[in-house]
Amino acid sequence: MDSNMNNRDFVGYFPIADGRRRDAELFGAIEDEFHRQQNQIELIASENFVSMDVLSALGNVMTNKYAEGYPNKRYYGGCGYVDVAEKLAIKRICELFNCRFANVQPHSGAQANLSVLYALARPGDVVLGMGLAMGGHLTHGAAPTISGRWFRSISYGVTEDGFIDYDQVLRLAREHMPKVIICGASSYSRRIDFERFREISDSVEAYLFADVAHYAGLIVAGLYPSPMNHAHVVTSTTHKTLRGPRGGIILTNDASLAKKIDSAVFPGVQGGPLMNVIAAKAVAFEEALQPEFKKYAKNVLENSIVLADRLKELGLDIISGGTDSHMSVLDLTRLSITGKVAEMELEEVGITCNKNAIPFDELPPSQTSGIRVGSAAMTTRGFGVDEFVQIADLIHRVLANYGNPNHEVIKMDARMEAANLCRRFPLYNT
Ligand code: DSN
Repeated sequence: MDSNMNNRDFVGYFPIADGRRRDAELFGAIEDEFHRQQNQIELIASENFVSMDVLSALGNVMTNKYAEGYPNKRYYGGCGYVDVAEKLAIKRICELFNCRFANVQPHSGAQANLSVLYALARPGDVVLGMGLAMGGHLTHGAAPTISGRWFRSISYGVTEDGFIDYDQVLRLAREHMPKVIICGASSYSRRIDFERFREISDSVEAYLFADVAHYAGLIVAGLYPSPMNHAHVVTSTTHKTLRGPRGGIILTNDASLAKKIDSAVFPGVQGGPLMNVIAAKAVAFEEALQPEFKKYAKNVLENSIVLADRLKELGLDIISGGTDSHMSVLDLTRLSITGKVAEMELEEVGITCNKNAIPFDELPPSQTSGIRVGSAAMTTRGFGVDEFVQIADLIHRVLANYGNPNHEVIKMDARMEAANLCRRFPLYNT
């Protein structure tokens, strides 16, 4: 942070002094959220901390600009400068993924996924995606979403040992002849065999659509397989391991699909793009092109493996027995504690994570038998292997002693230890 700035008046780069006077409740909540982020160990696998540059790009005058359409083909005048931002974002993300076409306008991963289905399929077509409890995402065909309501959704899952059941994918594909096969996941920690998915898709003449929201940062750093040469279309969010602002992107190497996707995003699914967010995406993509980002991604992976290994060493069960990515899913069944309770217990000691269904879960999504943990956010804060071992010890101490008469004392100690760790690695060095 600029040394002339006063910490009391800035939350990140966000000037709150005037706002606090005018609207204490709202600006107080922003300030409180800043301190929550500063003081808690963030293990939500889909979250990260953006750089100061991304944060300041988000709050810029491009938010004032309507720019329906695409660069050089807008439905409003005055779009010259926002065109520069969008073209930069497109050029940079294409370079990162080594692909030919990108749409950087989706407001989120869900909007990106909806746009792809809108471009590739018609209501009633069969869509084959990974089941929600198996690790898939809501937008991959789950019943309460458009993807589950407008399409005939069929789900595949994992084998007993927690790895994607490719034989099942093939069997279901042959049986149901999907128009689109979706691969990619929200809580699958292992490598996805995109080549095998493409072989299956080709065998039934389906489109292959890969949603790599979770793995994007690892992919661009060369640490996780890229779907780019296998999938017809790839989507991602920009805010997880890629460490940009919240938002979505759609990528393809196919010119005719790129045209369809552009029409599906606008005017199909969205109106005016959020040009300030697109500017912030361009900033984040430039950061991800730097050698430091590769180093960051390597640390994310190393820390995640250390966390999973240490949790296992302490006797906790990890779905599939380990991880190849930034996340792991813990099966709490043997501890007789639900994901919901574990999430609350950990939050009380200053560790944030989320309850998560495990494959073949018998509990409803509001309870679940697991939690998901990720390393992307705290690696950004500077946590290394030692700190992730300490986190594993804290998680184990809190969860394994649930119901123990000394539990509250154990939690009090854990809370102090977590707070000390956070103090050593300040958010934005404030
Ligand atoms: N909600 C995101 C996640 O936590 O994985 C996916 O959209």
